[in-house]
Amino acid sequence: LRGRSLSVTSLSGLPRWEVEELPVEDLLLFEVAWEVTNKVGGIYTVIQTKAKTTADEWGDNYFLIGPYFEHNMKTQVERCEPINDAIRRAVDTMNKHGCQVYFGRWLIEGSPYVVLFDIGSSAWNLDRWKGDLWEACSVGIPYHDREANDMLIFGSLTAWFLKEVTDHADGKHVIAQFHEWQAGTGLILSRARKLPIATIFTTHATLLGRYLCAANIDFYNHLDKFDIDKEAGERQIYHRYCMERASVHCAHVFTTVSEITAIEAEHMLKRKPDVVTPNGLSVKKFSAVHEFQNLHATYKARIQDFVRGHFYGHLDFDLEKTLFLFIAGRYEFSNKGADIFLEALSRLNFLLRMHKSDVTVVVFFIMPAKTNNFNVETLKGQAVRKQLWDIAHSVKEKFGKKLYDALLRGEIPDMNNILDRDDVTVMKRAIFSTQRQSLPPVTTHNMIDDSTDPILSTIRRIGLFNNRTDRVKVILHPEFLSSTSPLLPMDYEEFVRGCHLGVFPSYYEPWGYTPAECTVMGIPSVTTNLSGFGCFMQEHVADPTAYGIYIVDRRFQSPDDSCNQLTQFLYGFCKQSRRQRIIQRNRTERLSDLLDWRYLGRYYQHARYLTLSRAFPDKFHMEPTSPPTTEGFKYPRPSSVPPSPSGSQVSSPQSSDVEDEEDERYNEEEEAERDRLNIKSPWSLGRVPRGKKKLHDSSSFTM
Ligand code: G6P
Ligand code: 1S3
Repeated sequence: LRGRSLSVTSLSGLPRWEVEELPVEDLLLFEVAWEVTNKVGGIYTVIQTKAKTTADEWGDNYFLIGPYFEHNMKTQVERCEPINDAIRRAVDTMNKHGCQVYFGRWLIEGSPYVVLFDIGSSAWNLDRWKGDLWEACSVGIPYHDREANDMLIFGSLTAWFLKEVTDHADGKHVIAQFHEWQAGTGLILSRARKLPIATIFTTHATLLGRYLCAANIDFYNHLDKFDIDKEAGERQIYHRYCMERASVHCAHVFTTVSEITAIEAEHMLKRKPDVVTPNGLSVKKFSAVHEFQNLHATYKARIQDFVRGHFYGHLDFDLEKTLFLFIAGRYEFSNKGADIFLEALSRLNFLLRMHKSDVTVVVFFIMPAKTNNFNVETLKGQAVRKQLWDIAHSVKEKFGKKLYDALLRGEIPDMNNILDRDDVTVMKRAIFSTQRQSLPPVTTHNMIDDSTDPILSTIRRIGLFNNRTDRVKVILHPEFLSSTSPLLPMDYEEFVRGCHLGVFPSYYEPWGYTPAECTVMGIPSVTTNLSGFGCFMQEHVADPTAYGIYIVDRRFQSPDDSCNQLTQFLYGFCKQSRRQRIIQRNRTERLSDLLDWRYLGRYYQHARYLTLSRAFPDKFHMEPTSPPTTEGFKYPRPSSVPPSPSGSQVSSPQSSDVEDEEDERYNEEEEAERDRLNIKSPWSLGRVPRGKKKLHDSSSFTM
């Protein structure tokens, strides 16, 4: 197997690249994570969206290992018998020894095989396994840390399973990739027992990074100054930190999800990652550009309906001039940037009022917190809207019938008398019922920690109470969205598509799926140069802002300056015309290929090849020049109309032929839109002449 074959792959618009082709028929690949079939956070998204490309490449030799939970098994997994002999034996042996091991196909795209361990049924081994871990690396886990104990059981079962598999692997080489510290003990024990497997450890965030950032410490400017053992000890996570660090150092190959987390890992975990594996998505491509634009219009109408109800009695703003912004994710107030977002909204409110803007901004905070269900005022809003709709509908029916009858008689009806007194009374009563004594609520739910909740406390401090005069309105929805919600029946994807801008000014964000998801749906977003995604875009897109990716500098400027920059982004966004927003969405969507696993999966391929060459050097050889580099390729500046509100001309006079062709297509779309909107002067903001010099040369993209 020495040497490697090369294949050349290409994806529309992106450069070609070379990948090392592995003899997958002679290998078995395992990926181990606590989030396999078990949604907790971002790692689930990584594994679930990547499954298809990996299963396409590895076929029946690809397996995911995770924890068993009855509900997840029932709803997501179809049980079946393993066709691989080594796997079947391993499952049988462990079951015979009293463990409960489940095997099946995970019902997601790619339907990969999963091996799930029931942690509870093996808990009686805990003390013995604690001893094993201590023997292996002198790390002890306190009895009161339930989560860490569960992870040890999970890791011990994984190592046992891999031992059984390698004993009967029939000459096949095994690769095992472990995600995050929760899966790490499986790696530590496998290495301590000298199992013949090539290992990869991937960290999606460091334990200490998350804790230190949440404590509002100037983390990135003091990376080399922390006494890490002391910091871990003070936060009572020293044993977890040891599990994480031991996993990192035991792995043949260490990877992380972004360059920024690579730097963090070097300081917090004392190992520089061998490969950065940026997170991708499974990108759904529409055959025509206007399809995703139509979806925006459809779902926006649903959000508008909700807003009509929520602001009943205060609906003195024009919904056609209302922009929907949102922030979503795990409720980590400062790590996810909700703090600076609120401050920026307060400044934006001031600017919009001062400039007498006719634009209104409705901002949604979708962050789960403890609640006692929806509040009455919010539910009432939707009921009132429904009632008004019904009344309008019945009056319209009556009106239509009278009009029709009159026309049949050859008369033009007297419009002043076409509605009778009763109709008018019903309508007046309906209008009276929409009067409210209180302001439209800032939260949709009864919050359990209302008085101490950080978002609500900040809203109180900055006074964004949804007053009539406010141009910025806020709605906290402290629960993830669902299409079965009685209040806002939309799933997350629909909601994102219906909004205008996602705002994610995170301070701690190793990757950040939220802006990436916006991008592939063609919705612009705000991110930061402290998020993996933001740095990746900065590196690969010449003018991210022109593509609707606004990157706030949270690294090299003060919080106040970052907040001002965010405010300027938001204010600039509000000043765009509809046409400019449409063009910007088209551009944003154009970046989605860059985030597709079919493109980013190569870093995983490289990590696998690298670990094989380290674990089995006599079988697999890797050229020293092989490591992929993320340098060299940049999306050029878009060549057509700039997204900025007015005045500013084309951001770059140069364009590639591909770009021109694409713009031609977009121009047709935009032309049609312009006609609909009755905009007179075509391309008045400047169009680039065709045939200019190419900005990028695909051969310069060296991976
Ligand atoms: C999409 C639809 C258009 C609609 C537009 C509204 O592009 O295809 O028909 O006018 O969205 O854009 P806006 O940014 O105002 O929501
Ligand atoms: C982590 O999840 P989080 O939201 O706690 O892993 C994700 C997947 O790699 C990553 O996108 C995110 O930034 C990390 O923070």
